[in-house]
Amino acid sequence: MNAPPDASSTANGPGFGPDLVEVFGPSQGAGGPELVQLLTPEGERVHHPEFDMDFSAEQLRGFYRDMVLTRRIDTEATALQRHGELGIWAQLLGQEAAQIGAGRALRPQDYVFPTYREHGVAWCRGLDPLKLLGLFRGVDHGGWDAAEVNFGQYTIVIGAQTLHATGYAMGIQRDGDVGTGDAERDAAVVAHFGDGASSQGDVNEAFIFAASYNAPVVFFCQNNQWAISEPIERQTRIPLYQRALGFGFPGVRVDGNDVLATYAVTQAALQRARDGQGPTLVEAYTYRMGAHTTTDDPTRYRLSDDVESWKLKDPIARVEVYLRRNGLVDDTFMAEIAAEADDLGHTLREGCKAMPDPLPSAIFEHVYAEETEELRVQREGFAAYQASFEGARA
Ligand SMILES: Cc1ncc(C[n+]2csc(CCOP(=O)(O)OP(=O)(O)O)c2C)c(N)n1
Ligand SMILES: [Mg+2]
Repeated sequence: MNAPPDASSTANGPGFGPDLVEVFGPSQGAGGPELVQLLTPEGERVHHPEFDMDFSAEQLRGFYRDMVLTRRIDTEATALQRHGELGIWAQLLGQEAAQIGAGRALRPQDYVFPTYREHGVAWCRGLDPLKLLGLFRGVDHGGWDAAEVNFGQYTIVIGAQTLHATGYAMGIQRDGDVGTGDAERDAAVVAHFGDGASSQGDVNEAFIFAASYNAPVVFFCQNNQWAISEPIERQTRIPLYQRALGFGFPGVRVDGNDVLATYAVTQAALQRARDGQGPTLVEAYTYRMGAHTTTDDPTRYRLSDDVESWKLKDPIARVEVYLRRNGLVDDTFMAEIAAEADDLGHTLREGCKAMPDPLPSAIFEHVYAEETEELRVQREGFAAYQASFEGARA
């Protein structure tokens, strides 16, 4: 069998200069010296020359609460899938800081284009998590009004939403909602995607359009090291954030398990976009602690040693250590958060099981704003077919 080349060791060959990995550094390990970090895995506050900022105690407690509750949504949904209540679930375990940091940096007028794993960002946008469960239970097609929460539908087609986001960003630019200096008007768009998606043509086309038109879009890549069973080494020869340079806009690699750094970097990128300075690529360097989805078994393709080493970088634990060490929380606060998480879990379990099955005819709803003649004929034909079964619900 022809083994694929090992990207981490392949030289460029004679006459082509040094190996790319030598020039740019490895894309693996701890994230490299370029990693922006404000809170270490040990819970120690560190500073950064470019992205440092102050956080109030209330903000820090808020981040902690958001991450704990988001993790609870995730573990409940995983358990519900195991109980047969959801068809599938895409876990975010380990990616809470990346998502809460990015989500909390948004202003109400900003607009988000998610993948299928952005449960933490959905939480920050105020979307009822039961709406997410409805999609994975298969009782609707993503039944939230994107315009109400400025959070688009989950997108399964890898990378497609980066083009939607760029188009939307060009739209708000043409509406004049960029660079006015009015903090309540100027808006930015975030396109979420993964390390695997970075290999898609759509993503690269989106980068080119965004650069050419200086679109107010932040490309937020959660590099969780895996695209299902495909490791990051198969997606890129250089750290992902460095790709941005080739397209003509800045790229930053941030510790995606550090909610403070992710917030600071995303906020700066969003502000650039709102000010009319164009796109930024943020690479949130993180790790997918769970399976790709509940249908996947990662023990088939990765070492438990890796998972164990990333456990030490847990995004929630480091904030808890910092809060406790600095006397910013007491046992009462922690007990309140734990109780709130339990309540949320209960609401999700009960709410999920109580979701009614949709009528078969619901498939025809929400396809077009106005029904076409062809669709009307199909709908009526389907209704007649349904009615041919005794006692059937149409
Ligand atoms: C266009 C397209 N190709 C392939 C797939 C199958 N697929 C689903 S998830 C996935 C991996 C995506 O990895 P990544 O972008 O790193 O995101 P992650 O799942 O790690 O969050 C693939 C290949 C798909 N959904 N769409
Ligand atoms: Mg990935």
